[in-house]
Amino acid sequence: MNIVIFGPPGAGKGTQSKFIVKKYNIYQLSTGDLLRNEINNGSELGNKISSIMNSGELVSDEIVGDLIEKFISNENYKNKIIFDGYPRTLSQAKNLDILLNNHKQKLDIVLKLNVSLETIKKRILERKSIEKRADDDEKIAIKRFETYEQSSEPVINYYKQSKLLNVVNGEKSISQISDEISRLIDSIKGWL
Ligand code: B4P
Repeated sequence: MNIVIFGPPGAGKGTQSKFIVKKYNIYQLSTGDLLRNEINNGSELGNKISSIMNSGELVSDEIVGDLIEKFISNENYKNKIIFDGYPRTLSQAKNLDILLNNHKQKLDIVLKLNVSLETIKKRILERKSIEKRADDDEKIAIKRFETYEQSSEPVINYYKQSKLLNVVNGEKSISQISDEISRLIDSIKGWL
């Protein structure tokens, strides 16, 4: 079972991925986390990534593609991955299909979390007081949401065409959303 969880930054992808990982015994591949790790390493690449993330823009497809290939090619994770925050652009979606195909895998379901900008601003301000993430700032949140709106439509259409897309109301409580996601995953026949 390979899953994509899709939605704007702050939609709750990381929160729900952690739930799915525990319940279904699979592995989370968060491109946001991988990029933040790279920043924390203080490398030259990390510094470059940091300035892009703090501007609310997307990091280049090449950088993110290299990070995810390492994960997909690892036999330990074969058919047990939740892609959290990847793909974000149509070219990333196509690249994901190519990489999975090269490693004899495929996607089983795409979960799209729908959340308004107002809700995201509220959540990010709350998270800022707990986690102190550098990109948790209202202005950056608005820019990130706009970037998402601009790049997400082709990705959504791509997954609509392949009949993998499932839209989830991300405005509900964390446990209500987890219940809905469980129902959708359990409805995929033949993967257990
Ligand atoms: P992300 O890593 O995706 O952003 P995030 O803010 O961590 O989003 P997430 O949806 O995981 O939110 P969370 O569960 O924490 O992206 C950050 C940046 O990385 C991007 O702007 C981009 O620059 C870069 N990037 C990442 N992937 C990339 C790619 N593929 N290509 C290029 N660039 C890329 O939830 C947010 C908060 O809300 C938490 O505090 C949580 O507790 C709370 N919350 C969650 N669900 C809730 C609910 N239902 N009710 C109330 N609160 C809730």
